[in-house]
Amino acid sequence: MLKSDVPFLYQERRMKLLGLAPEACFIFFGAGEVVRSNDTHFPFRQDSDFHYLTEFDEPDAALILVNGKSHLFVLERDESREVWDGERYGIERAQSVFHVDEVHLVRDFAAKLDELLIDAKEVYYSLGNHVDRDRMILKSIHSATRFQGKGRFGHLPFHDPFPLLSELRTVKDGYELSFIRKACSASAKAHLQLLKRVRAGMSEFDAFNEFQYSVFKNGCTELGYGPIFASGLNATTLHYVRNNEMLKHGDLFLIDAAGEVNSYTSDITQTFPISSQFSPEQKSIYSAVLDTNRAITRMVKPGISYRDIHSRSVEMLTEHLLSLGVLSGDLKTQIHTGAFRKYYPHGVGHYLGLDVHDAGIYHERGQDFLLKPGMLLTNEPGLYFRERGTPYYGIGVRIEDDLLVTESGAEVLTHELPREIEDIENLRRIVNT
Ligand SMILES: [Mn+2]
Repeated sequence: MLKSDVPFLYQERRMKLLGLAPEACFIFFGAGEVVRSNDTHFPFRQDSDFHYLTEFDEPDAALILVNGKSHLFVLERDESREVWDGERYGIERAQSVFHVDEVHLVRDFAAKLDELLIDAKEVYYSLGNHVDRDRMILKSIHSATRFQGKGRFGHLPFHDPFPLLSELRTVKDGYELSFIRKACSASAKAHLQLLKRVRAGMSEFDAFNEFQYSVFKNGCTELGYGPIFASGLNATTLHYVRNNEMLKHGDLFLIDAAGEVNSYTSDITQTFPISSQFSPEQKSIYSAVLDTNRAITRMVKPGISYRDIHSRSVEMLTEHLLSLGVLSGDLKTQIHTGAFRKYYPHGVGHYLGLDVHDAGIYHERGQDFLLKPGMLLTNEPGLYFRERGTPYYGIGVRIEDDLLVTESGAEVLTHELPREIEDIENLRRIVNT
């Protein structure tokens, strides 16, 4: 179904971006359609920057921002194609639905760009994604250089739009948060459903099917990323994606999966025993990870950096590894030598939004980027034991929540999923009786 109207705030976002470089010309391309051999079409997913700036969801579109105006380029209406691919907006409807200043046809892009570049003093375009487009843009810049009589000064300065867009995309507005909250709630509910239903004798894939069914039923329209359904030793493979083994009594089940709403995704991991209880070893590791996850949630607030929270997670998990006897020696040395990395090889989290690893800057020229209200990040400490010889062999635990930075702290958007051992074991006992 075509949209009838998108909020005016997309035009405000475009003008805000242009406001960061008012004499620039910004050029963006939307995603193309994915068609593989034998005319097989895959679901279309818009490029995230393009979605952020337009919410226009047809393939092969382009956007130019220059001189205080937005120009959207769309495919021509074509009945014979629309029979196959669905109705297109066309020029008139695109203009009124997406609140852009001008709409042109994609086939006029190169000519229009030549014209629009004449007054620009610099260009923002992300090179390296598409050779033919890169060549077309560089050709336009070359001819604009000659038109403007700038030959003796050289080409128009050329920049990557990533830093400016990242700055805008990391802080979420209320409209974005409405989708993010829905995605987080639906995904947490689907996780809870698994906690209440999964049992030995089912396969990882059965659990995946149940998850997908309930996350869609709860309002998500896509999965946000390739999900991980890893039981037993599989949980120690960080990007395990086969998801095809049988679930066995005594093992833990690590599930990293979430859905998205209007292209905004959640990102959740839970770990629970397939039987009704954690073993003592599983319990020790789970407690260490949960303790760290809770501490990070309490710590997140405006003014601290990602490095601060990651360092704190390293410190806490190393302390736990020392008291469990996995590591020995003193805390400072163990942190300094990086001994923890064998058991905690990833970061404590990442920005979240239109992409599961969302656009955003962590540090800039050696300076840490500080958290601000409206930023969204994951909190996902974990411990993994792949090597035989410890009582923890085969255990992999990760606990991942989604945090919204508020004025004074953090809100856990995934709070509907129980995390305490007692709550988990109570639910698991019901399944296993
Ligand atoms: Mn994550």
